[in-house]
Amino acid sequence: MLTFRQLFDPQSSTYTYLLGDAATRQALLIDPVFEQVRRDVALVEELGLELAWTLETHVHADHVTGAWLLRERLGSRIALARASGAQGADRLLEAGERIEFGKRHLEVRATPGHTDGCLSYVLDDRTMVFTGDAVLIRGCGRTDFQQGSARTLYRSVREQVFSLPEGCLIYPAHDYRGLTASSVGEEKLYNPRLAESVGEGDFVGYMEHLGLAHPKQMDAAVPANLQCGRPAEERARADEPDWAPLTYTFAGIWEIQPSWLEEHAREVQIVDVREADEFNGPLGHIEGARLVPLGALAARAKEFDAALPIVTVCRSGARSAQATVLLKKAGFGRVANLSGGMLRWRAQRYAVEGGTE
Ligand SMILES: N[C@@H](CCC(=O)N[C@@H](CS)C(=O)NCC(=O)O)C(=O)O
Ligand SMILES: [Fe+2]
Repeated sequence: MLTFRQLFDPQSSTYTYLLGDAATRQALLIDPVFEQVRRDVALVEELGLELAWTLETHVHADHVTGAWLLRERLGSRIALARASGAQGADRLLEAGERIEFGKRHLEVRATPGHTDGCLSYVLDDRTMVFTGDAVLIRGCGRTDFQQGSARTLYRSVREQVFSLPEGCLIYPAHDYRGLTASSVGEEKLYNPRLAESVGEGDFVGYMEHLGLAHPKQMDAAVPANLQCGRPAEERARADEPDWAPLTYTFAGIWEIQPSWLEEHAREVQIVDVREADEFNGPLGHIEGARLVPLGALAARAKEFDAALPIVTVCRSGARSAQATVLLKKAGFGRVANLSGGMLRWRAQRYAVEGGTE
C-alpha cells in the first residue's frame, strides 16, 4: 500500500509529492518548497510517517527548496543529481540508482535538457513517474537558461519517459493551469511540443520561440538551491512563534497543549468562545477565562489586550480553531487554539471553575 499526496504551492505553481510505504511508515517528499515546510511537516506528522528522504527533480529557478529545513526539523536526508553541482546533499544520485522507502522504491532516470541535473523518478511498479520539468502536462520545461538544451530534452523525454508503459501516470513539478496529472500514452499523443508526431527539429524550433519572462525569484532561488535550500539564519527563524511551544496543524491552525496552558495561564488571555449556558454548564470553564461567544468575537475583538497572547477555548477545539482565524484577521499576531478544548482539559484532570464531576 502506498500513501500518496499531491501538494501545491500557489506562488510558484509547484507540486510537491509525498510518498509513503504504509507498511513501514517510511516516506519521502519530492520537490518540497521552502515556504511550505510548516505545512509539509504537519502532514507528515499527522499521517504518522517518518520522512526518510527529500528528493529534488532539479535545481529549481523559481522557488527555494524546503530540503534543508526538513532535514533540520525531521532528520530527512537530502538527495539530488550529482550532475546538479549542488553542495550539502546527503546523497548524489546517478541514473539507475534506487531510492528505498520502506518496502517501496523509486528508480532514478536522468532526463537532462531543462537543466543538466534533471532527474525523473519512476515508482517501483511503473504506475507513476515524477518528471520534474522534463515533461509537463501538454508542455515541457523551458530550455533557455541553466544549461538548457532542447535537443537534449527531446532525447531524454523520448528515451526515458515515453519508453514507460502507456498507462504510467505523469506527475510534473509544475502546472500553471491547475491540471494535476497525465499519462505517458496521453502525452505521446497530445503533447503539442513532444507528441510522437513532432520531430526533433520541430521541437527545437518551438523551444526557441517560447518567449517566456525569466522566473521572478530566479536570482535568489538558484544560489539557495545550489546549497540545498540552506537558509540565512534570520530567514529560518522568521515568523516562528516564540511565546509558547505551539504546533501547526495541516488544517492551518496553531495549537497549544493543555499542560502548557495550565502552567502559563497568567501569561495569556484565555478566551472561551462557547455560549453562556455551556460556559456555566457541566464542563465548567478555565479559571480566568473570559466568555466571548464565537458569534460576538469579531465585534468584541477590540476588548482584548494586544500586548498579551490569546488562547482560545471551546468544547472540542473546533469553534475555537475558527476563533484563531477571526482574531488573526482582527490583527492579533499571537493566537493559539487549546488543543482538544474543554473535553481534553477535563479528560486530563485539569482544574475548572463551576462544572460537575
Ligand atoms: N512565471 C514563473 C516562471 C515560470 C517558468 O519559467 N517555469 C519554468 C519551470 S521552472 C518552465 O520551464 N516553464 C515552462 C512553460 O511555462 O512552458 C515565475 O516567475 O516563477
Ligand atoms: Fe524548473
